[in-house]
Amino acid sequence: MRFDIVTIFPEFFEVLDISLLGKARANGVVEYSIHDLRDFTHDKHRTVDDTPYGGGAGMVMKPEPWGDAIDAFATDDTVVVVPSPAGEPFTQAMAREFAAAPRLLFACGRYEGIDQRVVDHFSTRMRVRAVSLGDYVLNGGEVAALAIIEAVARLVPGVVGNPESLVEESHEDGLLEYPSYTKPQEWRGLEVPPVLLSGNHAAIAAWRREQQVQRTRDVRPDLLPD
Ligand code: 6GU
Repeated sequence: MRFDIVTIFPEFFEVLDISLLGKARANGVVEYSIHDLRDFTHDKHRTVDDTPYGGGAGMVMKPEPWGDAIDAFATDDTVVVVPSPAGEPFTQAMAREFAAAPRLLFACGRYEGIDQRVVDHFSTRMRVRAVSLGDYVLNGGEVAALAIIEAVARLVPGVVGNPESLVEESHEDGLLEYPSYTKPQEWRGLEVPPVLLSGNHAAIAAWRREQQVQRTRDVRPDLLPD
């Protein structure tokens, strides 16, 4: 799977060489290509932004560099992901959808966002998704893109060593994950729940399920069906 990333801060993406994602890149399981938006400007100052029509605070990213950059790296089968606090909430289901695409292109905006015509234009030619990480504001799309890339890349076969570890995770079955314990059996006066030491696999599975439901009811009731 191929990831193209367009940004005015290519250095943000150096972390893609670390840990599992770095290993996957070295093994050729995933491919990342980072592009500087300013390489698609044509003026001496390499300008990427301008004042908003209609007035208001902040600057808006100009459409021309984005148009040329996306033309250069996107094909018909690319999904263009535009991280934005005004986007649809990013979910595990969306991560699975993106992981099934052959290529993703991340358009990382700064300032007050990208001229709306960029999304409107490319939406007629390919899949374009404005995606938000949650109800809070980041300075730009770079950190959000990294989070989305990590969530997607770990679903690509061969990135996570043991595929079974993908199954029993929070959100995969619509519930939060159960609590986990390891040795020692007692730590600072706290015991591991006895059922986990019982060797009774059915009882352990039932306890874990209960814990998932209880935890989800406590901290994320919105995830439970009515
Ligand atoms: Cl995807 N982008 C920005 N700039 N802020 C955010 C976000 C995205 N998701 C939450 N806040």
